[in-house]
Amino acid sequence: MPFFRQPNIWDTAKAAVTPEHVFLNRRQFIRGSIAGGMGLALLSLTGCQKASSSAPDLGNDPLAGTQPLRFGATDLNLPDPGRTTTPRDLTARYNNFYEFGGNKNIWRAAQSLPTENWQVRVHGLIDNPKTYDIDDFTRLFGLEERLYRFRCVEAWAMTVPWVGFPMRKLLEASDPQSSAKFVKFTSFYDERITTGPGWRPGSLPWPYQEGLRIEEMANELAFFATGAYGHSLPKQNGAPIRMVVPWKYGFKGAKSIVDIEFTAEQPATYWNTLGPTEYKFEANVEPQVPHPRWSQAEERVIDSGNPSSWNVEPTLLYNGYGEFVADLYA
Ligand SMILES: Nc1nc2c(c(=O)[nH]1)N[C@H]1C(S)=C(S)[C@@H](COP(=O)(O)O)O[C@H]1N2
Ligand SMILES: [Mo]
Repeated sequence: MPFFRQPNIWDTAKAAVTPEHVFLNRRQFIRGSIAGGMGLALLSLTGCQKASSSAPDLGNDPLAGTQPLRFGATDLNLPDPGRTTTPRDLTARYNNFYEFGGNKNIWRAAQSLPTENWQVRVHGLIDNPKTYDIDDFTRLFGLEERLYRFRCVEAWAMTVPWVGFPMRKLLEASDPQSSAKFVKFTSFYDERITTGPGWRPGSLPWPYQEGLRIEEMANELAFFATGAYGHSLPKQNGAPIRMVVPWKYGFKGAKSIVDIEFTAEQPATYWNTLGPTEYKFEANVEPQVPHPRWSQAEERVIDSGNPSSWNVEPTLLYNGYGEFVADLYA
């Protein structure tokens, strides 16, 4: 028995999350960018999160509202993650979703995300532009499970059984033109709803956007998740559809996607716009390339609500997926 009980990671905004210095640095970095002229207002990111009054009361269950899904096994021969699957409850309680706040404890606030009748517009340099709803994707592309390692740029890691479909299927259905070189993914944003405390209109480069080279989208590992752990996604994990790009840092995996555009030029992306030297567009997991302010050689694996017990493990090149992706970067 521990001498005193550690606060659970999600209990308070100031929970002693290790590596707290890591994400505190990231928060300070945002502050610094704002103060340095990026935006209009100094952010206050330390307040507690409050769900909007219209949010359903989920009590203490961050999984309430998720539905079981029917899905198949993947045909891919994926590498063994080499560690246990992260408990579902932890994946649902420890999140980055800056639209709903600047700490990890945003799952209640995220319940105000309106996921009913969701539509995803797919357009740009393609011959088959189309607006899809979530059922269209399932009907056209099917659902399969992919157990992937996950690595945040902040040096924490987890292992998640996502449910969804390969990006490649949407790429093929879209009939890209030869001029299409990149794909831009845009997250839901509505100033009335996605109001993390201290966020002021114009102070950060909303909406959250991410991008891939079209060859990266075509890679068989690149995935859209509509679920995890056999169920539809909790809102805080990016319901009803998010990107999962397991060989890249977690920030490449934009949540709650509403728009997918095929472009000729590399799109501007959220973290890269805020800090181009800190968050690269490519953002591959590369343990030998330190972040300017911390090492990327190791990671802490979330396996309990007690951060001081998290195991430290070596970070793997391309997060362990080199056999699938190394050719892209040769
Ligand atoms: N729209 C949006 N997508 C986002 C983020 C975000 O703040 N907003 N955070 C990113 C980061 S930094 C990480 S590590 C993962 C976290 O996903 P999880 O909360 O499901 O673990 O989401 C990514 N996708
Ligand atoms: Mo992240």
